[in-house]
Amino acid sequence: MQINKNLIADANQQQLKAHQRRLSLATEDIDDVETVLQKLSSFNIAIPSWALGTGGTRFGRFSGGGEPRTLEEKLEDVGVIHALNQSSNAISLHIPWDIPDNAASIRALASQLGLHFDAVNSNTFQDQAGQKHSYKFGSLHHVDKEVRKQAVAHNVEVIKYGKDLGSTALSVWLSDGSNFPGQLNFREAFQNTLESLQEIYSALPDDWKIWVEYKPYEPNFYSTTIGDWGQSYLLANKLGPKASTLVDLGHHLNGTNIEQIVSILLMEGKLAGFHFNDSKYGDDDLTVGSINPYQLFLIFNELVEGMDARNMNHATDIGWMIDASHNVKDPIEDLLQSVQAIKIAYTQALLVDKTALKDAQQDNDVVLAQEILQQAYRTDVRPLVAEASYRTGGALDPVTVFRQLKGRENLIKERGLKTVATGL
Ligand code: AFD
Ligand code: MN
Ligand code: MN
Repeated sequence: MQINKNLIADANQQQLKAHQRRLSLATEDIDDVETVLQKLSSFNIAIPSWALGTGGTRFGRFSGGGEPRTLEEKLEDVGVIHALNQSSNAISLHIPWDIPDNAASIRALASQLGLHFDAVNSNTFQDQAGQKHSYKFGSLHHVDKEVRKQAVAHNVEVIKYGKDLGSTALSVWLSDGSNFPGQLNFREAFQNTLESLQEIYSALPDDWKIWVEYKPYEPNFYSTTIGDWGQSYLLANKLGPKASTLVDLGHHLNGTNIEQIVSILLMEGKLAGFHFNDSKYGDDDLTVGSINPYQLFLIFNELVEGMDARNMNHATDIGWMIDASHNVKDPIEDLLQSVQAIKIAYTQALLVDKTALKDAQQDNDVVLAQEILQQAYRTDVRPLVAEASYRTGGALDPVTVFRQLKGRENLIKERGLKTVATGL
């Protein structure tokens, strides 16, 4: 299914008056509205190929119908999201869930939809049919060299798929860890992981990067070999300049100050990018901004300040991606909500009065510093987000328009009610 631009324009027309009224109110106190709108327009967040179907838990999965059955259909769904919000121009593939059998035709379809390929993700946390060695006790950290070799070879193959599609980054998330004390020698597990990653690193093309993701627990419940940003950063440092740390917001223990981690990684030039989601308890993979939007804003505040300090391009110098799962929502609607939440937090961060904040910090004026941050956070920037989308041909209100156009009903008609997408 592809969305007709004229239908989006018609829907916008109905909302235009109300939007313009809200916009003029919202922009009254903003100095340089055009710069904010420009930054917002060039900001895109990649969609993970594994988030286009209904997610499940180990207790069950309740399909919503019309799920993409093939990689082509996954691309079409991202095309729908991008047509509506003009902010999701890339897809991140997971191998072997999304093996592109014919790279040339997949690339052609992507570019017809205005999309390109973001980081490719390897998968050594599941055994695949016909695989010689099992990953039951890990992959890149495994005690058996043969298992490590197999996992390295898989990553090298993923790079090859990515190259054919025009990706320039390999994203590695390992479930390697241990379930019980005594199961593992931590130093050996770390050393094995480092050596395996070094082999993968040496297979990277010149213009490629490797992003090392961390996660404290699950599926292992005693230790994870790349369990936090310190371990990831250590590996990235030992690997070299092409390696950096990927921050998945759900991969922290409760109460962790994620914005501080982000700020330091950024300062060190080792922040690869993000897997955005939200969580209440653990790796919940909930809609971005649905639980703790203030935290999201604080992260963007560090990002904007830190990227400006290094003269970085907000839109392109960091990998922006969603990594979420939807058990009870329509995946497309959920992803649209996540992208909106990210754009809202980004816009609010752009509005922070940086000079005043710096002065307040210098004066140790704690009250004023908080006032300045919250002044930006409490600004309703939704009209600006809508305007940026509108100007680039997207919908003023993407979720509403998806519903007005009967998006899911059409997908079910096209694909059927009982379709299941690959993924978790
Ligand atoms: C994991 C990680 C990761 C991985 C995904 C698998 O966040 O990025 O690719 O889920 O579906 O929790
Ligand atoms: Mn992730
Ligand atoms: Mn996760």
